[in-house]
Amino acid sequence: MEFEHKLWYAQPAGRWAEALPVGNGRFGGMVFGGVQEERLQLNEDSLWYGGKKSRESQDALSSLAAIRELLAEGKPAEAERLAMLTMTSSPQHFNTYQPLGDVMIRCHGLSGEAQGYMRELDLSTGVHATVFQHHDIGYRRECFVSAVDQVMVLRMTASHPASICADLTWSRRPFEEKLEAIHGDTLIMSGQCGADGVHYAAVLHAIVDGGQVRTAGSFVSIDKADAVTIMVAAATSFRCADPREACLYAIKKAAASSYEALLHSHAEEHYERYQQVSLKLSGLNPGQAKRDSSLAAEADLRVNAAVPAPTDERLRRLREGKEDPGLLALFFQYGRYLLMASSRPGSLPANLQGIWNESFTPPWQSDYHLNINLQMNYWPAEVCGLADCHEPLFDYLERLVENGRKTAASMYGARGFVAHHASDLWADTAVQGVYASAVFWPTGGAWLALHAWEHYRFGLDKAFLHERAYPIMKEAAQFFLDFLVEDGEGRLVTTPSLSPENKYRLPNGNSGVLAIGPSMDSQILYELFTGCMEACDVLQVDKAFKEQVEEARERLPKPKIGRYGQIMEWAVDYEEPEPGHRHISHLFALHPGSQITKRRTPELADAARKTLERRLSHGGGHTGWSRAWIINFWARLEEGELAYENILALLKKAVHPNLFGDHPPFQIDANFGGTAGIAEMLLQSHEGMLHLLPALPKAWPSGEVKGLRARGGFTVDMAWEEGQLTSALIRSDAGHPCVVRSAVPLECVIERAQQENENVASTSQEEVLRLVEHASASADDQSGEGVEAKSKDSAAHFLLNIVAKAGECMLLRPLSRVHR
Ligand code: FUC
Repeated sequence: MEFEHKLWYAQPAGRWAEALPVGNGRFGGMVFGGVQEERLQLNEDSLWYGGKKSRESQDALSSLAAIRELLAEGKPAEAERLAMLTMTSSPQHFNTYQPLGDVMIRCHGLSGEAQGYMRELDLSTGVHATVFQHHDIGYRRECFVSAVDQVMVLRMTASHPASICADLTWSRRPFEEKLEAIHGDTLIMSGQCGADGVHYAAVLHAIVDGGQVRTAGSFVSIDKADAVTIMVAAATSFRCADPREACLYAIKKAAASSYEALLHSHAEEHYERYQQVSLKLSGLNPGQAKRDSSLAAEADLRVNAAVPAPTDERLRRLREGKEDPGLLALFFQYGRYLLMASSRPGSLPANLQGIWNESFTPPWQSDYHLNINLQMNYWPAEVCGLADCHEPLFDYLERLVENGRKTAASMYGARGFVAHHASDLWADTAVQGVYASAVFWPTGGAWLALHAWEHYRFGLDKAFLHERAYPIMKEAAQFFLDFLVEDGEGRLVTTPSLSPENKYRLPNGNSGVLAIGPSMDSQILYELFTGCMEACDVLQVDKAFKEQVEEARERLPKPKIGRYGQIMEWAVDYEEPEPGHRHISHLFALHPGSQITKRRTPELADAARKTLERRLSHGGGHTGWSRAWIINFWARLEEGELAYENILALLKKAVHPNLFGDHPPFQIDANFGGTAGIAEMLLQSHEGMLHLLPALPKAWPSGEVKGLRARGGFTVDMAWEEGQLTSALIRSDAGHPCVVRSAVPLECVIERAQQENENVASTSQEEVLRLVEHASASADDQSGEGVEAKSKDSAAHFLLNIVAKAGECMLLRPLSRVHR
């Protein structure tokens, strides 16, 4: 397997953020790769402390009018005090996501130095491997978490027979509960997360080739084995009535297969998803070193192959200023890998740490933050070919809708559903915590609802739109139709609300948090209402509702430019105490929204640029996710160099040795936002057209990307050289008109189905006639059989309109080389 898909290290992990993550969406772990002691730190996504609660304040609705009144009178401090008393929940906080525990493996006979050590994570197969030699014996350990078999598997082998002696146990300090050894080869751990929390179980089972396995006390002990296969299963009562039985069943089923069969089915399933997108960026890793070839042979790797330096070393060199486009491509794929490993159909959504958490008191509960973080986790899902990894978010959203209906009615007397700034395992929608500048924000659910709309826009699955996306969007919109109030100038505004986590300064020097009509709210609602209107058209439903939403949309405050030439964050052009604040919520309209674009709203785009410059000049972008968002913003402004500068800053300042994003501390959104940012530099489709290479930096003069997805049901492959597109292949799933924007004029060849009326989707490849249709991109309109071409020079860009049917491919090449 290619080294371009591997993270690798020449020493075991010394600390958690050096260990490497494996996972199947629901169940995962961090592999440390120790020689004498291997630690597998495990997590199961539904293992949270505490049970479902009804936390809404009973005093919220009766004080809503008074809070609004205080804000309208210009008394935000008084409004905040009243909100704190009447809107916060009881209990004030929900509980935390917790570790499952560790499998500790103490290996005997391995004291002293190991030679030729390496550990690697192959992103393409989802297999972690550790190899080393000890006294002329070569050892290899492979570890993965299978989505097919729902177990973690660790296989230990040695080049000499009877060389493996190891004792295994569970560890869950300080909350150790019941350990139970059965059948002489199995160790069960079980317990409950708090009096009303989920019950959990985890089962460890060892199968030896040769030698012996037995249980002793709270250990599984292996002696003189040739090889060992260790299987681990985990479950909680969140999904099944009897977690212990569920684990034993999964183990029994997996144990009926050989190790090779488990590995094969896992790797095949994983690779199938992973290979949907590939990315090659030009330039070789300058630090390429040839690794010891005997070790490479031992590790079953390519002998004598040029192998990049270890990942931590590459990171160090990058920090010293060395270019390493290959490392950036690896970081891009790592984001895809992490999403596959922490969010799969049937799992919970990826939380603040994906699924990987070693602490019983993790930062921010390792929860779901709905004021940027959870959304950012899913930015790469559609464009990076992982649309089904988006699904857990929709399952979760449907639970938010159910709970949020009650919250909307009880706290605000409104229809529809509301979710505030954070949520948990139980999809809690009440106010979370007492941090005023975050918690009194009713727009988290509306923002999330847009993800369901985006899923439709990329995949064009009408049934999904009808049955899932539209109902969620409609209830999100209904809440705001009731919640919005007139501001005295005929505009409809949110109140009480805030601009996530930021404060403003009043003329008297005091700072305020609660606000009327913060810009982000209006921008999110603009997108939501627009999405609802379009969905009504697609589905041909709810004419009256559509009109209502349209009318409300026209009355939302529009983005405005303030005293520094910036986009205003609040309805009033306040000063802010922290101009370099990490949140840049008021640029939602630039990204992920599309109310502000470079060509449609050039003045606002310019103000967005000033907003970013101002944030950055005051130290902005200092958290991982904030930096990642900035990459996406610059990409939308088609500023390739600035986007690239911020990718470098992200890798230089905000990643751990295992390339996990660093807030600090570890937070996974920076990985996902970074991956999405790189995709956004290569392809954009938010303006009703496919913009090819919109923000290509000079540092990537040539490259190739395959499999990116675009809105309208397109899959896009592109290659470029000397900074210019050399070819693109666009496959149309749905036959939507395809408008392409590029920096060079293009000609198009369509790979056409043989018969006009044939069901193209079912046409086999052999039946496809390679019919050439030229769509010369001259200034004149041209049309041929089913193909139209138009070219217009627009700010040094060229547009090409193509009509291809579902299943057809459009091959685009620069016109310049042939006809110009
Ligand atoms: C938001 C951010 C913080 C952090 C937290 C989990 O509240 O403001 O920086 O990322 O989420």
